[in-house]
Amino acid sequence: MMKKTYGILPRLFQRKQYSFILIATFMLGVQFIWAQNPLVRDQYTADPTARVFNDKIYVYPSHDIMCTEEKGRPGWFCMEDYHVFSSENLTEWKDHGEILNQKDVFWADDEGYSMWAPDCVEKDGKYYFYFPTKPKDTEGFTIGVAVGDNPEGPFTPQEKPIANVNGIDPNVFIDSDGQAYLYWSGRDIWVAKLKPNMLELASEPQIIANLPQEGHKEGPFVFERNGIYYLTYPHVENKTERLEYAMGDSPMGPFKVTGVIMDESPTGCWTNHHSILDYKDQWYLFYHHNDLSPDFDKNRSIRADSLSFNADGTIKKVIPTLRGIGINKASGKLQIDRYSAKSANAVLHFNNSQNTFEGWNIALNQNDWVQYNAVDFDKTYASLAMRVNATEKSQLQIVDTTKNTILAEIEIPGNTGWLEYEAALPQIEPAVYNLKVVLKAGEASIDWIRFKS
Ligand code: FUB
Repeated sequence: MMKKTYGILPRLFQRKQYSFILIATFMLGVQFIWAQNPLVRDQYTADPTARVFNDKIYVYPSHDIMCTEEKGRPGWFCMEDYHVFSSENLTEWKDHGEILNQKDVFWADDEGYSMWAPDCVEKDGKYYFYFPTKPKDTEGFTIGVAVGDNPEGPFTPQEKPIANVNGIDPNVFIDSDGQAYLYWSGRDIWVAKLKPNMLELASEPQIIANLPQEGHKEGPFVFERNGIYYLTYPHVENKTERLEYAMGDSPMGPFKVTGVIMDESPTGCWTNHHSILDYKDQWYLFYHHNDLSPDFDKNRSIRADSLSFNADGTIKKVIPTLRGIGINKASGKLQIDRYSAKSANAVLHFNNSQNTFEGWNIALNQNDWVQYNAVDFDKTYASLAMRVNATEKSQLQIVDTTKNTILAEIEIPGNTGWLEYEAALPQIEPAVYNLKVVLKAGEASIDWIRFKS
C-alpha cells in the first residue's frame, strides 16, 4: 500500500542535513541506455529496418553524418557506414558498432558517402544485409548484399552488386513458402523474386502498379499479417513524406492503396522511412524524424511507437510520441522530457544547444506538469533522485497517477544551477506505474528522475 507522504521534506531534513542536495552531475557517467524517442542519442540514425532474430529486436538504420567540403556534398545526405543496434526489452539498446563501411565494398564509390537505407534478413542460418550505394563505375544507385553468420555481423560484401537492379531502399520479404522477394525504389516501386541463394534475381523486375503517380515515393516495406500482404511506403502527398500503405493478396500485388500510417513529420523532416514488426505480440512502427538536428533534416534520428490494426486488417494511424515504447525500470534514468503528456505551457529545451547529443530538459512554471507512463517498480525503492535547475525557490510533487497518490514532495532552493536532489519514498507496492511531476510553486526545469533502493 502506498502511504500518504505529505511531510516527507521535514523527515529528510531530520535524517541528513541538506540531504536533498547531492551531487552536481557535470554530465559525467552518462548512461548509454535510451528508452524513449529518439532511440539513439549519441549519433544520427535514419531509415530503420527492425527485425526479430533470436528473440531480440535488431535495428539496421542508415548512419547520417555531416558532409564537409572533403566528405560528400555539403547540405546533402552523407553516409559512409552502418551500425546495428539490438534490444530485448525495447528500453536498453546496444550499439554493436560498425558492420559495413563503403571502403570495404569493392564495387562501391569510396567517395560516394551514399550508404542509404538498408535491410537484413535471415535464411538458413545466414544473415543477408542489403544496402544501396553508388557504384564506382556507373551513374545512379545499385544494391549490394553482404553476408554474415550473425545478426550483428561481421558482414562480407559480395564482389558485385545484384545484377539488373538500379535503385535504392532495398527491402526483402520471405513468404511462408520460402520464396524471397526483393523490393526497391527508383522513381517507382519495383519487385522481383530472389533466387534461393538470396544474391540474384529469379525474375525480371516489375513496377508495382496502382500506387500514387503524383509525388515522390520510396522506401518500400512489405509484411504479411493474417493472409493480407501490406506494401507500405513513404510518399509525398503534400509537402514532405508521409507513411502510406496498400493491401493485397500476394507479395507481388496487385495492391490497393488503403490509407496513411503516419502523417507528415511535425518537425518538417522531408524524409520518413520505416519498418513494421510484431515482437512478443505487439506491433511496432520504426521510423525517423530529425529530433537531434532540428535545423538540418539530413541528420536524422530513429524512433519507434506502437502500431495496431482495426478488425478489418486496416492499420490505425500512428501518432508520433516522445515516450516511445517499452516499460522502463524505475532504477534507470527516466528522461521525463520524453513525456507521455504535459501541460500546455511546459516547454522542452536542449540541455546544450551547441551539442544536442546532451539531450533535453523540460521547463515548468507554477501548476505545469509532465507525465511519464509505464515505469516498472520491480521492488521497493527507498528514495527518488531528480536533476533539477530552479530559477526560483520551487516545490515539486511526484504523483503516481495510477492510484492518484503523492509519492514525494521536494523543495528546491532557487538559483543553484543544475543539481541532483533526493527525497525519501513511502513503501511502494511493486507494479507498473504512470508518474506525474507537478510544479506546485516556483519555476524549475527537470532533466531526469530515477528511483534508488
Ligand atoms: O537515407 C537516404 C534516403 O532518404 C533513403 O534511402 C530514403 O528512403 C530517405 O529516407
